[in-house]
Amino acid sequence: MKVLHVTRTLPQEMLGPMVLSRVVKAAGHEMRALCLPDSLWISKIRDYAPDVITWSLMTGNHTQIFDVNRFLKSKFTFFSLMGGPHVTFVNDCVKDPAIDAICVGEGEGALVDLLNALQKGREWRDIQNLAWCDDGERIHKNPLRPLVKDLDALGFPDRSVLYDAQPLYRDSPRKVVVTQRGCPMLCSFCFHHAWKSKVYEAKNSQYVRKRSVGHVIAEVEDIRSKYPLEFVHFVDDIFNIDSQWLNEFCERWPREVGLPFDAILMANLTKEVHIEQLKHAGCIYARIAFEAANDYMRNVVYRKNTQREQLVNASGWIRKHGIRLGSLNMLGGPGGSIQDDIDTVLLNIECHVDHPLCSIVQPYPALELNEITRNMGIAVAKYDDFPSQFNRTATIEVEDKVAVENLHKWFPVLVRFPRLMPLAKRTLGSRLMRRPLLLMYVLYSEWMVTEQNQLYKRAQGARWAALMAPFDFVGRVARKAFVRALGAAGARVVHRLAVRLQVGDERVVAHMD
Ligand code: B12
Ligand code: SF4
Repeated sequence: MKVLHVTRTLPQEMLGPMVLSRVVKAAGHEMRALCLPDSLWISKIRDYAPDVITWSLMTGNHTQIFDVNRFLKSKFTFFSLMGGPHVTFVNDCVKDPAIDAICVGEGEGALVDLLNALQKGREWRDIQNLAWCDDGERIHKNPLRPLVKDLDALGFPDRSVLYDAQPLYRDSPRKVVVTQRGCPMLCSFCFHHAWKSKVYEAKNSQYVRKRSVGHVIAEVEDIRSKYPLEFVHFVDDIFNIDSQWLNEFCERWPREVGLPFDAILMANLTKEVHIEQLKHAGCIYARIAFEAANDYMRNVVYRKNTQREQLVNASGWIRKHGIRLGSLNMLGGPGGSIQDDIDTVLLNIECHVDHPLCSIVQPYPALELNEITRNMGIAVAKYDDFPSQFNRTATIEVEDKVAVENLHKWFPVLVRFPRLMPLAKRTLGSRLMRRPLLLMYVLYSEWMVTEQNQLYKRAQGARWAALMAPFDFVGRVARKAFVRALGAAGARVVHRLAVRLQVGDERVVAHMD
């Protein structure tokens, strides 16, 4: 069977399709990917003639995917299978006649079983993890198979599937690696509690799984033997979840791999010895989640189970050992005030965060936070209303919405330049300031990425990296502005052409479009 995974080119390579491709190929099937936008996409699909097209959905990108899938269904014959967090939580979408089935939860077993069944002309509707709907009304949801127990047994993700489709990922010296699945924490805004308890009804001992250090190192060696690799970006939710694992990793990594890397740490699990070990191993950038300075918001609403002192200590150790400190924050929490959000800025200032990252609360479907906002009567009306980006607008009806959105744009600038606080406060309520602040935010975020790039380059031995920062920044902004301008101009041309084609078109006149 031939499988085609269609995806947008995201800012970083996606592990989901690579993991799925490994098991698909091991079972004797073929898998390719198509990264959009691609001007040849239709002819590529026609030439490959896939039996199955797969899609990964996250809330926010789901509506676009439904549209593209519907369009392809009108042109080609294929089995359309969707998986990922959005369809796992919102099974209703399978009522769309253009979707043949959705996969709830982990996809390895279900995808292989489906391909085998289709190949042999066998019934696929009883396959575990799949849900389907034939009449637009009743959803049939099959039981789930157990969670994958041994992550090592899955093999290494098949990078070729994505790298052949998108050379930008292949040629980048920075590669994404994951060493675990699951998280034992219960944060109300994160998908883990819902995936663990509502989808799988699993215990932490079944849900939280780690690859062996040897398997991770062997994968990195395998990547290095095939592709450029100078920096490893670990996407694990909590890199220091298991002290023993961390100990072995930090001892073996510098000897056997010796590449710089970054990681996310959980402050309530962090000890100074972790930071010392990570520094020794080559960690140059560590992020910790502050989320909110207000204790009630952080621990009662968000269920972060992290004391302020733990945030301050972990930050202090990271900086003390010369690792770049990143923070993850959220503004616009339900029931919070703008002063609470300003306090989050102040906590970041107190901790001297180098790279403050901030989003605006998005209570995604099935999460406890979604329920909280529903009970408060401030929830997002429909799941299709979630924005495609979590860091632009507030979706729930919070007090001072404009101020929250404006403070969000100020956030990184204020953390680095606290003296601007009085000026910032004067602009918070102003709708007119939205666009200028967005521009400032975009530019400053670009500057922080530039700084990070210099850090990566220095870690790779480039001595003059810091001097190159202004050039890197200007080049980066100029390239992006050029592409945007081109995109906008292109869109206008396309729109003009479309209008030209439509004017006088009988179907339009007859309202049959
Ligand atoms: C790395 C990451 C990213 C990366 C890469 C995204 C990617 N697709 O890999 C980037 C930075 C681009 C990103 C962006 C976003 N992300 Co993100 N991201 C993650 C993170 C931390 C890890 C993902 C990962 O690599 N997992 C490991 C792989 C192996 O697992 P997986 O992708 O889930 O795939 C497994 C199953 O889901 C399933 N599966 C997935 N796809 C398919 C398809 C088929 C056909 C089948 C059968 C099965 C299947 O099988 C796979 C193997 O078992 C997760 C949290 C997490 N721990 O998973 C959040 C997470 C997935 N992200 C999330 C969100 C919301 C986003 C954004 C939509 C936020 C936004 N609104 O801007 C954006 C949207 C990007 C876009 N426009 O499409 C949410 C999704 C929640 C939800 N309800 O949808 C998560 C769960 C975090 C959270 N808040 O709880 N993200
Ligand atoms: S600690 Fe991080 S990954 Fe774990 S549940 Fe909380 S937000 Fe999610």
